[in-house]
Amino acid sequence: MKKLNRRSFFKLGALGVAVGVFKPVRAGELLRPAFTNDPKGKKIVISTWNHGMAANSKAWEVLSASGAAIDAVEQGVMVTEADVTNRSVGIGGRPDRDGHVTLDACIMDHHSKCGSVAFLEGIAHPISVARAVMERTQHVMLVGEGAYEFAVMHGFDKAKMPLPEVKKDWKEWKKEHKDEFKKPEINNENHDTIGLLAMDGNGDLSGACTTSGWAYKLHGRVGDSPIIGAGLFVDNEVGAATATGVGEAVIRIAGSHTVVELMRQGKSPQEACQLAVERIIAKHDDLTGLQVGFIALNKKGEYGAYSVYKGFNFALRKDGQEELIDAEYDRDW
Ligand code: SD4
Repeated sequence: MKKLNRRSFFKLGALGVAVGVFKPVRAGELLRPAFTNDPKGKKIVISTWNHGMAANSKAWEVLSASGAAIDAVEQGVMVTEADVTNRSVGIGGRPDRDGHVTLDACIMDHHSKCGSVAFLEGIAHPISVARAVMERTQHVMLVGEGAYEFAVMHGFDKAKMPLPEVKKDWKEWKKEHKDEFKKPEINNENHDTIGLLAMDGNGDLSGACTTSGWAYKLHGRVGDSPIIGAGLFVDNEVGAATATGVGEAVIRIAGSHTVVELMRQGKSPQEACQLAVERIIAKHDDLTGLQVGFIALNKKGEYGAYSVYKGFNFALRKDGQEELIDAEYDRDW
């Protein structure tokens, strides 16, 4: 079949409307992204919390060598996963209430391909396993033992967790929390997932998100971080978003997807993050300790962030700029 060029396509479209073959603009078409500029050369990386600074440096190194966003996001968050001083991501992470460090991670690229692992134990780099799920299987998500077996089969490094000092802290915690069904406390120190978003030199977007989750959670609990649409979402036509904080609240509003859809409707990344946070606030009667933060990046290379409570920050890296920025927020603690 002869390929249609843009002009003949439109001519045909007009003819179609005239003879009643094609319907005029459908409602959904009004929701197309409000921006169409060429983002070439707008390399940028943003990521959650101050551990994002080191992760961004690695991601930036990849982008600067003309690497793809998907490689940048994976290699960026691997820095955080390998940091033994980090208590909320990777091998230094805190365990659940039974002493198991269970890791959650996901990754998504500019073709809307995605991979995820949840409730994964004993593997050093869950983000790379998530990428392998994306690239080497027909699935999106593997969990628990199956994810572990897949990781081992594909040669991913094992790691012993929790680290001895982390185990010591957990034992102390356990002494004071004997009641089996007591709700684990939420505070602003044990929710430090890394979510990292990048745009490469082609203007393509990818994102990665990885965490050991809510410290001392119930055994078996999975948060938002490995759930595509909750902890992370990328739509290369529009933008990308990722979340940190109390995962249950993020899942309830399909948080990162919500942020991206708001951008699709023309909101700036900043407005989109704020609206998503406001939706979370509206859906919860009790906001005690309920910190959630979003960061977002659009195709123009514009970024934004917003959190329920004061104290959330994010790391930015772009040409000539490397900075830790305090996010705007709804309320003080
Ligand atoms: C979770 N959202 O498991 C993760 C934890 C987190 O910053 O974000 N920490 O709910």
